[in-house]
Amino acid sequence: MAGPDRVATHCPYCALQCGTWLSRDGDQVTVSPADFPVNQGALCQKGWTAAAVLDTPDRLRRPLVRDAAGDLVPCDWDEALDVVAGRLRHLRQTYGPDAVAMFGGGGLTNEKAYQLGKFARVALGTSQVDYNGRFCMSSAATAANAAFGADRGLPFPVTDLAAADVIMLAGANVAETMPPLVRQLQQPDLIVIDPRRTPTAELATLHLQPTPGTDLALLLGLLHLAIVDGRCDDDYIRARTTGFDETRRAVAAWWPELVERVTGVPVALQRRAVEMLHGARRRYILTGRGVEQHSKGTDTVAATINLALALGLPGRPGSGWGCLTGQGNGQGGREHGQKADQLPGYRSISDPAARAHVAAVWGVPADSLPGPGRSAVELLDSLGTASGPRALLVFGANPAVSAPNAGRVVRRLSALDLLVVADFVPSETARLAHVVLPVTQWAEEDGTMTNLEGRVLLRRRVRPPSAGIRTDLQVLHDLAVRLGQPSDRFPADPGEVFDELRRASSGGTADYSGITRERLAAGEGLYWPCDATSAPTGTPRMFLDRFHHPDGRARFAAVEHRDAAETTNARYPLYATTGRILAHYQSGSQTRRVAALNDAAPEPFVEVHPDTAARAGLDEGVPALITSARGSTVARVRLVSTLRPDTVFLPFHFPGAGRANLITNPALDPRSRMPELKVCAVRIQPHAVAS
Ligand SMILES: Nc1nc2c(c(=O)[nH]1)N[C@H]1C(S)=C(S)[C@@H](COP(=O)(O)OP(=O)(O)OC[C@H]3O[C@@H](n4cnc5c(=O)[nH]c(N)nc54)[C@H](O)[C@@H]3O)O[C@H]1N2
Ligand SMILES: Nc1nc2c(c(=O)[nH]1)N[C@H]1C(S)=C(S)[C@@H](COP(=O)(O)OP(=O)(O)OC[C@H]3O[C@@H](n4cnc5c(=O)[nH]c(N)nc54)[C@H](O)[C@@H]3O)O[C@H]1N2
Ligand code: SF4
Ligand SMILES: [Mo]
Repeated sequence: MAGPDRVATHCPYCALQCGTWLSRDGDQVTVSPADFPVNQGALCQKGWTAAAVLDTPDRLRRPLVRDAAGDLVPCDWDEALDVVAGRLRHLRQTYGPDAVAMFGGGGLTNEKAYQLGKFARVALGTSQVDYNGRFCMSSAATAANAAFGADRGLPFPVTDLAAADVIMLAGANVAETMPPLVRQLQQPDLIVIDPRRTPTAELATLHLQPTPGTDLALLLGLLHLAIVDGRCDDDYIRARTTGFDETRRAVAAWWPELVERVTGVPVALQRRAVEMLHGARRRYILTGRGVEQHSKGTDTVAATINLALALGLPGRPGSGWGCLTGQGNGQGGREHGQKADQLPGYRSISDPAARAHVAAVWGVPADSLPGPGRSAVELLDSLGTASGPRALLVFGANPAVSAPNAGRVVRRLSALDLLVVADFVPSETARLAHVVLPVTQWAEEDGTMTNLEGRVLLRRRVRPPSAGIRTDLQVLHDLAVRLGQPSDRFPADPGEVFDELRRASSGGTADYSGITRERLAAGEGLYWPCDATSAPTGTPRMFLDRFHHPDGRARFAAVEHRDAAETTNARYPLYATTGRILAHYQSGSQTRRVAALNDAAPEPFVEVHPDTAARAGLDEGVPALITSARGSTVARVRLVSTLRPDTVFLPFHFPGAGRANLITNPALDPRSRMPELKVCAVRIQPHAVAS
């Protein structure tokens, strides 16, 4: 069972996918940074300490099944899988295939994401499959697809940023969310748009601090200024785009004074931003979740793209537009079919040609594939209702903490006839399950990941899984066989799955057909699209000659500003926004188990302006109750004098009564179906602690 003693692989967490070395001494695994282009020998605290999760004391090591008394008790794999397959069969027979649903994650390898989508459509025959990328990437993806005809977060290598003169970061706090990237941002002047003075804003030449939920007005205003001051690239607009005239009309009313009234960003700073962007040669506009996680996220991202197109940036060497993808495989996870409306290769499940191609690879009739299902928030909201699914299988997500309006989500999860969670730790969602399946972690399995640049990477195993633990692919194989699938249809070997994925993606937008594990192992930097004929060495920089639409042109989008789904009022006079801090990752189920990280950030907190705190009778360090129309959460006050007085901020990494998502608004963007995680109306008051 001995594995190699040292392997080159990548961090288990975010989409930067820093290169790491893993060394092994017995079972002990140590992480050290590799000299990989995205991180150049640096790691953040989370990356350095990632191996601690491998042997965390409460690591799941045996399957658990809930007994008659309501307790989760250990059992063997056959028993657990028989229970799951038996109940799934029963629910399907009684209520039809859509009674069974799946929920995936953007941290899963390409192979897992692919297999999960295939398992849902073929082994379960359900349309009800979606994943946590709806909370993360969907607005940027929708806007990029509409504008460029393809969605690769960064359509250029991240190292290109180092040579930039000016970079606008719209709603991204990279100093905390991708710290090694900051090394590449030493030369450029930064324009940061964020209601908070974040560590990233501290690095900026210009910090614009809008009210949460008003970025769209700000961006319309910046384009307005660029147009009236004659700062647009007319040749580029003529040669490479369509739809500018309509967009110009749509921004005509957004005079800087109006923008200042709506956003709180002074006219002089608006002008300065446009001057900075216009006055430089190599310029980038990049988006993060701050502008995306809104009920108008798609339109807001479209407005950042409009600005970039008007300035002539996308598809030009040394300049560009991009979105900073978040989860480890946030890019690959949105390409291979775990999304409700999608088939592998970034194909649409509603496209007859795509269905025929993928069905042929899967060896099933095209008309047996279900159509599009509910998006993540709608799926979670429907669980256990009269028309919704009665069973849910979760792989790689912890929605009891991370989904908006989490109180309701927990009630829906609890109403299911069957909740199955595959995880390696007892996450808050796993604790609600009827069956918990213990799976391997990144250092115990092989696979591929696609980082924020669209570069495909090899994840390699340094130690074999402990007895009693299986890989996600093995679990899907074992379940498929029990559901009557031929045993070779769902292979557990990641190499076999990747080869199938390559065939399934062939001819799609995200074409992986030319990428082999051998080439990756040899160290080639392969960015999709990569096929044998038109792009045999991959595509580090997209759109240099043409955009991905049939006419080769990028499309402006004439978007209109609108208010957040919830605005402040007498009852809820403040805006709450949410996001990340350096020490924790996502729902925190991994990083809260690492002592060094937990010590750095042991409990929930809320950032409040001192004047706002004083008015509410709050002081530094006291527990506060933050209440929205959906519920309340408890967090300790941190006075932050650089914050907007009308806004409070909560990290969403904490469980239980301190979940930020107890207050967040599940209002959806009409196109991307992304929830409004970044703005809701709240009040704040001292939390009366029962003595
Ligand atoms: N430490 C750490 N790093 C991570 C993660 C993690 O959990 N922890 N997760 C990874 C993942 S999955 C993702 S998606 C990325 C996310 O990376 P980021 O997008 O950088 O992270 P967030 O903190 O969600 O949001 C960024 C900023 O948006 C601001 N913001 C809030 N509301 C608004 C608004 O209305 N307008 C504007 N302009 N800004 C607003 C917040 O104040 C915050 O500073 O990080 C990845 N890296
Ligand atoms: N209020 C608020 N809420 C947010 C956000 C926000 O900014 N504000 N951000 C949203 C964003 S951008 C994201 S990406 C989501 C993330 O939300 P979640 O997906 O809930 O976050 P994670 O903590 O990454 O959950 C992943 C779970 O899967 C497990 N896991 C990890 N890898 C694997 C694997 O390979 N297989 C299996 N079976 N399990 C695995 C982990 O142990 C963990 O329990 O949160 C969203 N929620
Ligand atoms: S920046 Fe992201 S990939 Fe790099 S070490 Fe930190 S969490 Fe891991
Ligand atoms: Mo994310």
